[in-house]
Amino acid sequence: MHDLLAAVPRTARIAEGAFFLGGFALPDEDRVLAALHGIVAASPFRNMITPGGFRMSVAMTNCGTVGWVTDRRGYRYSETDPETGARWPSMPAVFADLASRAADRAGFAGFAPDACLINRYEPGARMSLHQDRDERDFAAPIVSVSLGLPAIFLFGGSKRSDRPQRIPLEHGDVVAWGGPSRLWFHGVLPLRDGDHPSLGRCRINLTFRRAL
Ligand code: MD3
Ligand code: FE
Repeated sequence: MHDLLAAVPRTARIAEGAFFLGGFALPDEDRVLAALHGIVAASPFRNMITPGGFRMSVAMTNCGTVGWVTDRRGYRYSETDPETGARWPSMPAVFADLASRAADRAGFAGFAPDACLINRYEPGARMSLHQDRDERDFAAPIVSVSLGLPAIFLFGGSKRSDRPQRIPLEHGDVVAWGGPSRLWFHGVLPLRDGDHPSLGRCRINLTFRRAL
């Protein structure tokens, strides 16, 4: 009975264009984690450097046609992994399918992501308030899938000074961000230590984008 209830998605509108789909990824958990292991074997997690010279506390990798990177030269999408010199691993069908179904459920029909940024948070890792504006077309939504340890997501507004709401994100939760909220400021509070049954002492976030 508990498992059946856990598989029922709890849906909520967080803001204009932003939809929370609680537990939406749980039915695909095993296939998503298997695909993730394959990606990380080819393009390992690394802590990238911001244009200002700071090492990000969140470790990242990518899959898809292009991947998001940062170094002293700036933020951008790249066809190749700067660490391996090779193309990023292709986007697994289970990833693209999950993101597309979630977008559909949130009212964004026909979402076909070409980039998936994979963030790994270890205890203490955080992401300060920022906007996602390195993509070419802001009409497409962004879909995020949370796995592993829970985190507090900060969701502000169109101005950095807008006071953010705090949204707890747990293993299997999916959020689709489109419309006006696509360009709103957001971040993640420092990860609290814990031990997750399938991922151990970390949180993984998949963010699906249409970058090109
Ligand atoms: C709201 N990642 O990678 S995912 C990022 O949990 C990023 O790792 C966070 O912010 C994480 O850029 C948050 C949720 C998210 C992603 C993109 C958004 C929320 C968003 C873009 C616009 C508005
Ligand atoms: Fe972001």
